[in-house]
Amino acid sequence: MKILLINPPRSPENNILKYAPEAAIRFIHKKLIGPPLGLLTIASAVRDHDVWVFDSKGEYDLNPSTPPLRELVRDLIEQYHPEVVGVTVITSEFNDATTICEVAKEVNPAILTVAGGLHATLLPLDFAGTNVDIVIPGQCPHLFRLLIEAKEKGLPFESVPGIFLHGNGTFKKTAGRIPDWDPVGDDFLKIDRQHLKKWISTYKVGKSPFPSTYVYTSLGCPYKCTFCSIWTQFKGAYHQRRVESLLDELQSIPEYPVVRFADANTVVDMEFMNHLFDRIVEEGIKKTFVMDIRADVAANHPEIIEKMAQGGLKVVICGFESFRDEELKRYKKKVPAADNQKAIEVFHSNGIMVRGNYVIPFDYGDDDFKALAEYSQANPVVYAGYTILTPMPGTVYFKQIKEQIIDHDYNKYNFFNAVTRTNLPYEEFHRRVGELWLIKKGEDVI
Ligand code: B12
Ligand code: SF4
Repeated sequence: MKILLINPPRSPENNILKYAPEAAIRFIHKKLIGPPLGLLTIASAVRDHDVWVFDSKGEYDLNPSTPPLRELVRDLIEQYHPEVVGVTVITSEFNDATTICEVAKEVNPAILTVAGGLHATLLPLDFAGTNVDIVIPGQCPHLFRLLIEAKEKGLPFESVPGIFLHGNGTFKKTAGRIPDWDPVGDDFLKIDRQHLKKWISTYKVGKSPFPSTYVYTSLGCPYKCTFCSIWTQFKGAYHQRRVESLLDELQSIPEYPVVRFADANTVVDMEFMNHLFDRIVEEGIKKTFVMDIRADVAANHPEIIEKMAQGGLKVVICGFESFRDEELKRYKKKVPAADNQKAIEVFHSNGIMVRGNYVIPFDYGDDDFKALAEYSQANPVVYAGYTILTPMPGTVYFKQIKEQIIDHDYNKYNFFNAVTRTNLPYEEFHRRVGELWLIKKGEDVI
C-alpha cells in the first residue's frame, strides 16, 4: 500500500520576533530543526509497504521558493498517488496538518487521512469537522499497523481497537482491548533516517558545519509542571530506553556528529546515565551531545554532569522557567530558584554551553521585566531563551486560566505569542520579551 507521511511546516506566528527591538532579532529563535521522530517511527511500523516520509519543514528550509502548502501537497499527492496520508500534529501545527488532509481529500476523496502525535493524543475530538478520517492517540505504531492491515484486507476499521473514527461530525473511539506496546523496550522500532536524506543539509544548528539529529533515550517525564504537555501526553509515565539499543543507534548514524537527545528530561535515572556514558566511552563513540537537564539535577549531581561532559556533552537546555521561588512553586517545577545559579556554575565549570529558558507570564509588568533582566544579567548563560508561558491545550495551566484566553488560533500556540490579555499593552509586552533575548554571555546564536 502507498502511504505518504507528511511533517507539517512551522507556524509562522512569532510576535516576540515581530515586536522585538532590532538588535535582539538575530538572537531570537526563528526555527527549530530536527527530524520528525514520531513519523519515522510510524514509517518503521509499516516498512513492508511503500512509504514516503515528506518533511515540509526541511523542504521549505532547503528551497524557500517552494510553493505554498496547499500547492505543495497537491503536487505531492498527484505525483505519488497515496492511498493513505498521515500527519503528525503538535498544537501549533494543527491548522497546517488539517489543511494537508483537506487537500488530500480534494485531490482524491478515497485517500484515508490519519492524524497522530501529541495534539491528537491530548485532544482527539479537536479534529471533528476537519478532513481527518482517523485519529490515533498515544504511542501507537502497532495500531497504525493494524489499521493498514485492516484497510488492505478490507476489514471494517472498527476492528482496530483504541482509534477514533470520524462520523456524523464527531469522533467515536473503537472498542476492544488495545494490545500492549512497549515503545522503548521489546517493541522499540528502529527508525530509518534515509527517509530524510534530501533534507540533511538543512538539519544544521547555528554555525555548526555538521548536521544534527535527534535521538530519544526516554519518553515522558516523571514531573508534573503545570504548563507542560509532555507528562500529560504520557499520563505521568517515564519510559527509559535500553543502553545497548542506544549504542546501536548512535553507531549507526556516522553522518550526524551532533546528537540532540529528544527527551523531555534526559537525566532522571542516574545509574542509567552513568552506564550509558561508560559504554559510550568504551565503544569510542565520539559525538557532540545536546540534552535537556533540569537545574536540580546539575545542582545535586555535579559528578554526572562531569562524566557526561567527558563523554561529549557540550550543550544543555535547562528550563529555568523563573527566578522566583513563588512562581516556580506555582508551576510545580519542584526546583528552588537557587538551583538555577548552582546549575549554571556546574555546567560552566565543565565547559558546557547552557541554553537557559525562562517563561514569561502574561501578567508581567514593568517591575517584573526589570527584576528578571537584573537576575538574568547577574547569572548569564551563553544562550538565553525567553518565551511566553502559554496555556497549551490539555495542560493543567490551560484549565487554570481557560477563562482568560482570548486568542484560540492554534498557530499562536508555540510559546512566541500571548494568547491572553497582557497587563502591559500587547505590543509592548512582546517587545519587552524580545528585549530580554539581548541578555546573554556570548555572541552565539542557535
Ligand atoms: C523532536 C521535537 C521537535 C522537532 C521535530 C518535530 C517535527 N515534527 O518536526 C523540531 C525540532 C522540528 C520541533 C519543533 C518545535 N517543537 Co517540538 N519537540 C520535539 C520533542 C523534543 C520530541 C518529540 C519526539 O520526537 N518524541 C518522540 C516520538 C517518537 O514521539 P511522538 O512524536 O509522540 O510520536 C509518537 C506518537 O505520538 C505517534 N505519532 C506521532 N506522529 C504520528 C502520526 C501518525 C499518522 C500516527 C498514526 C501516529 C503518530 O506515534 C509516534 C511513535 O509512537 C518534544 C518534546 C518531547 N520530549 O516530547 C517537543 C515538542 C513536541 N515540541 C513542541 C513545540 C512547541 C515545538 C515548537 C513549536 C517550538 C517553537 N517554539 O518553535 C517547534 C515547531 C516548529 C518551529 N517553530 O520550529 C512542544 C509541543 C507542545 C504542544 N502542546 O504542542 C513539545 C512537547 C515540547 C515542549 N516543551 O512542550 N520539535
Ligand atoms: S517541564 Fe520538564 S520537568 Fe516539567 S513536566 Fe515538563 S518535561 Fe518534565
